[in-house]
Amino acid sequence: MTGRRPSVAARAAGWFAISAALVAALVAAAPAAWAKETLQSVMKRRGLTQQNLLAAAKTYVPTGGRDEFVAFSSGGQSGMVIVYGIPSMRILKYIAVFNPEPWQAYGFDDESKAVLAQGRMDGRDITWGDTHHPALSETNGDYDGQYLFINDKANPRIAVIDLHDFETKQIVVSPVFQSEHGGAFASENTEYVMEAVQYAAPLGGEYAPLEQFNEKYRGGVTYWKFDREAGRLDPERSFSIELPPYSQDLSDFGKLASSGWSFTNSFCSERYVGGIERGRPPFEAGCSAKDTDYLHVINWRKAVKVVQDGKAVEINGHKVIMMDTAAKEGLVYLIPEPKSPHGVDVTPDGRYIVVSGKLDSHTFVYSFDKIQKAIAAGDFAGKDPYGLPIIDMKKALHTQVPLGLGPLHTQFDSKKGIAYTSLYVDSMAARWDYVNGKLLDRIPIHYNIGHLVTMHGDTVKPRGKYLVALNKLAIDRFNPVGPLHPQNHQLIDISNDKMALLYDMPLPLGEPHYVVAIDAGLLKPAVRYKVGTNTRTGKISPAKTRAGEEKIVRDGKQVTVYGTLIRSHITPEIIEVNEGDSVTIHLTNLERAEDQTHGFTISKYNVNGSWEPGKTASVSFVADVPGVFPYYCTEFCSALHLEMQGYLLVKPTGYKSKVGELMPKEEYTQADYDKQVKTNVETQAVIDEVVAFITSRNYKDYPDVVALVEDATDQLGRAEDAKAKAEEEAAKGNWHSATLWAGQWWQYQVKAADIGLRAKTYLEQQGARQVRK
Ligand code: RUQ
Ligand code: CUA
Repeated sequence: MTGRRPSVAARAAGWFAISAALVAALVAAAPAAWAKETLQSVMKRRGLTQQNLLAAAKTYVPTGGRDEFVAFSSGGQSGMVIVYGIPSMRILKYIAVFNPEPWQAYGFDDESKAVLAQGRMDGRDITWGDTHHPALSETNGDYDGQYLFINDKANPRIAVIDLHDFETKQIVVSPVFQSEHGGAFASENTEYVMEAVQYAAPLGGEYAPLEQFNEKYRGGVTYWKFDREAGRLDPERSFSIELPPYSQDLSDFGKLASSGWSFTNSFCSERYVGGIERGRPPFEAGCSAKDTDYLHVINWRKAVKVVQDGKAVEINGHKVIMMDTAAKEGLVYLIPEPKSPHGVDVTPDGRYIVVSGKLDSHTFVYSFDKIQKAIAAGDFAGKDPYGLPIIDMKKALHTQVPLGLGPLHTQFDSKKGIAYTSLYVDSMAARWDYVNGKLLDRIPIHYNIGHLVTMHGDTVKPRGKYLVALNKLAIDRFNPVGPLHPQNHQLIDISNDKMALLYDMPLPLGEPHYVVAIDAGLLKPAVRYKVGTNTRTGKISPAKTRAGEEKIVRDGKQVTVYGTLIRSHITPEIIEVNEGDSVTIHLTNLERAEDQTHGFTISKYNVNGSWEPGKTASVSFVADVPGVFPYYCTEFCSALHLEMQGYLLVKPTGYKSKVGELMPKEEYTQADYDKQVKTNVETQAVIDEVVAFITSRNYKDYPDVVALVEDATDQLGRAEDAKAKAEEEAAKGNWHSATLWAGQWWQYQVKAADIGLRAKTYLEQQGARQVRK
């Protein structure tokens, strides 16, 4: 062995020896003074009550355990979606949607840049979003665990996330609105995803002075057609309905009894335009002058027909049903609703529509049946200034319930007729009976609750059990971290007569508005991709590269690299280009093992990416700065992760290489080779022992272990190949090359041993049975 550079094998062996010694030392030094604590003594030491312990027992998920529900929360100004488990409230993932996110390489690799580029507006990159309302795809009115949709309130857009891999696949830009809020909501079978305007503006982005507000400014609602087969929204088959400039707010689709209809509330039917700086009363006064606003009741299924019949106009290439058509065809009806409402929620059976006015202490329950009767009888109280029929509130109302101050949003229980409504001003959540109009229970919230969520709480089949309060202020609930406080999601047990607070979870990413929570068993995400998948399109990438097919192709000034990633090397390990070349590096992660992600970055070139098993993704840049730029894998993927490296060499224009600039030569000898082979034989003995243990147990009963065994077998197969190469070189007396191949052989053995040991530990912990062979 040369003295210059110990072989990787020798270094790794050293590392194992050190860690083993460390463990031995720690065990030996464990002082007897560390007495066992009892539950009682821990309670005393930490000042915990019986109540606290009960809450802990209801939320604690033991190590390795899973949560019962998975929640998808909007991430507010972060432009992301936050995924967490219920009841543990452990954060599982942030899904990047409207903004670049380096870990997932979203907005860094070419494939995801293409998704973000779909969200460009007026020729501009929009690198953030104000995500408000996630919606899960539904089948027969219940979540099916396939897709998630989320809106961007600031820049009217909707994104599609595929729950097959929890990645954002599509962003669509509203062709007609300047802002939005009432999205995303999915219809019973996800035929359409809804998006409603928030702040009125001329449709299509034209200019009009505020003096022409009533004539030129418009609200509206868009029905985005969802193509489930393709997993994408289809702009060609989508349409909007023009609405009055009433600040449409939130929406909900009808279901079961109200199937085919949708509901959208509004909050500034005064059509006030503000202007405090011009001596006029401010927006907040002008927009809350009247006692009521309007609930928009829309027959969307009929609207689809109206569009098919060619009765829509085109604005920016998008079909819009104008208000006069909507009135004539009987598509839109208005019903007065309590002052400044926020949100509208359809009951699980679809028979009632719940609306709360922030400035009215009553929550209103409308009867869909009564609404239909009024429409059928042509029984209207009049028309609004745009010719839309108004249904008399009393004739549509089922009941009115005083729940408390500042009622906002409503969710439903698995128990029939039971709802939960947030009380923003009171800082409480109310449990009530919407059929009989009775308040049942209230619980204080810390502080100023906005939305709330129950499990499957907006579907035809709510699951009850838990409620999460999404609070606007945290104030004193957590360790202070400066003037910008985390958000606070509070978990509440709703399975008993009295609601009980279980847990406070700080969320430090942005202000979540709405959450949807699904039975975890309905989610079936993949653990790996088919080799060569462009994950953003779901198709096999033309740049897919298999082991042995790696190459660097030059075409004029374009250099294209087809490379691979696998523990623990990047192929190619050297990329040489000329100053000014355009470089695209396509990489494929060849791993089949669970969680074996590799990263890739090139120093100083702002190049970064992430490759989950099977993924093909690409990074492109112009090599405009000459020099030496190391690249490496950014995920600690194996004991030899640090060695997962390479060099980008950018030769300066006009550079002439001189004699002697050859690669330094290593000179391994036969002694080095023999030593490595001895190590390998010993390692094989360890592997054989582990294999013997695993196969002596009923490991096939554990799918996780079966997957580990597959992975280990794969690694051992590679070891076989490397061993053959080593022996071939040794037979020729090429001791240097033979030693390197023997080192590679050992690396595969170590990886197999590592996986095998994980499987063994798993079986031991699960108390796997002995089986006769
Ligand atoms: S909204 S609470 Cu989009 Cu209710 Cu914020
Ligand atoms: Cu791959 Cu570190």
